[in-house]
This record gives sequence, structure tokens and C-alpha cells, in this order.
Amino acid sequence: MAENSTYTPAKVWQWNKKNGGRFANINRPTAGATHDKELPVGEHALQLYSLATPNGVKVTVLLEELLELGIKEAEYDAYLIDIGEGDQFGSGFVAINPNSKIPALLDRNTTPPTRVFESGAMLVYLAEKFGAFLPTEPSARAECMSWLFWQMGSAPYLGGGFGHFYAYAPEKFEYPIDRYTMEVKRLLDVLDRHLSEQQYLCGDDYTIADMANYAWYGMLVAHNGYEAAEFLDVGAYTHVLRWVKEIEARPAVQRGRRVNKSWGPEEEQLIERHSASDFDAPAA
Ligand SMILES: N[C@@H](CCC(=O)N[C@@H](CS)C(=O)NCC(=O)O)C(=O)O
Repeated sequence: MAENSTYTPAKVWQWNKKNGGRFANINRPTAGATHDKELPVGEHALQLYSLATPNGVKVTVLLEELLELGIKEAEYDAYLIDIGEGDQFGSGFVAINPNSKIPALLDRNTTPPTRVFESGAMLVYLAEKFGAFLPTEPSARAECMSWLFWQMGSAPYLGGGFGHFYAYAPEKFEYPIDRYTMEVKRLLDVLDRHLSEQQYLCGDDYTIADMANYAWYGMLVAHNGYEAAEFLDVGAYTHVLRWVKEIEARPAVQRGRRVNKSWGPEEEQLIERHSASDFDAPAA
């Protein structure tokens, strides 16, 4: 350990509830439900329990894209899970996602119903179920899976690492901010170089890999995510910006971004979604 360290870890770590920064009230070192609470159930086969964070948005974008293709079986009910209030620790939610994180999906069209947790698993499940946005030819499928898993693997560095220490930690610590900024800029460069050569991540076709990556990197480069646009010099990633702009021109993406959104301008919010007409009604 460095001699000038201001912190010496205890022999055995103890939970100090006050020490968690912005999310101290929901972070804890144990799993499982903290209270009994059934989840609401709507009329459609697909039930989504979520919030419009990047991990939630990638799934609602896919569902809206499937509906845009005319696939009526992709109709869904989307209920808000308020993670700031601890809804993810209710017994009904934990039964669908033992990891207590949004999003969680229940498909009641199977016997017994199929639960899906982890947003990447949801994208693959829905794309396979409805035969869209995931190539079936093995090499093209492998490329799509590679970019999808790249997003799933990199998001914790972006959100849990960079976002946490740059925007949410109780103090600005140089070491973690430097470490994760370096990594996030490297990730942006990976994307930028790749997108300088092709329209979408897997070639000419828009796939679930674009939806997953767009949700995270679009937030960062086009929406001042973590209020870090200037710090990260996001304008330098011109190919990423071009790709984000094209994706955001899609009506399904514009709808998907609103589902389970409970903050921001009122016209962008849609707390719950049960039918296409909900997008026309004022926020409720
Ligand atoms: N790997 C998971 C990550 C999900 C995740 O981190 N969800 C966050 C919101 S974006 C959450 O529910 N946090 C609540 C908590 O940590 O208690 C996925 O992609 O589904």
C-alpha cells in the first residue's frame, strides 16, 4: 500500500451505511427481498418492470422497434420501478430478478411464464422470439453478439466507474476519475474507429447491438450524461455522433426513450406504458 494512503482497510470489511455517496440509501451488501410486494400485471403477454435509464431504454427501444415492424405480439405493459424508493427489493420483483436491478421481463405467453433478467438477455430473448434485429447466419450473429456483450461488459466501467466517481461520489477523488476517464475515452475510441468504417455496429443492418450501445453511449455523447460532455470532449467522436443522430431519428427510438421516464420535461415522460396511444396522452 502507498505510504501516503489516507485509508487503511480493516481486517474484515464492515458495512458503513453512511458511506455510499448518492445511492447510499439503496446500496447494501446482501441480496434478497426486503419487503413483500406483488407486482402489477397488465393485459399483454409481455410485462416489463423498468425505468428509463440506459439499461431500461435499450429494451423499450427494441419493443417499440418490433411494434414498428407490425409485430403485434410484442405489445407490452411497462411498469415503473422506482429504484430510489427501493422497489427493486420488493418480493415480486426479486422473484423475476434475484439481482434486484431494472429491467426485469416476464413473458406470460409461455407455460410456465418465462422470466428474463439482465438487459442483454432480454434483447436476445425478444430478438429470437420475434425473429428480428439479430442475424441468424453464424458469422453475422457472432459479430452482433460480440458488440452486444462488449456493451454489457463495458457499461460497469462507464456507469459504475466513471459515472459514479465523476458525478455521484461524495468527493472528487483524482485516482478513480483518472482511471475510469481513461477507460471511457478508450471505449469511445473503439466505437468511433469502428463506426468510421460502417453505418451500424454489425454492418449495414441495425441490430440489438446498436440499441444496447446507443442507450449508453448516446446518453454520454448527445445528452451530456453525468454532465461530462465537455470533460470527455465528446465532440471529438464524430462517427459516434453521426451514428447516434441516425438512431435518434427513428420513431421507435423516440418512443422507447420515453417509456418509464419519470424525470425531465413533462412531454418526454411516460411513467407507465400499456398501449401505443399512451404516447399521445399527457404524462400520467
Ligand atoms: N447488468 C444489468 C445492470 C442493471 C442495472 O445496473 N440497473 C440499475 C439501473 S441502470 C439498477 O436497477 N440499480 C438499482 C440498484 O442497484 O439497486 C443489466 O444490464 O440489466
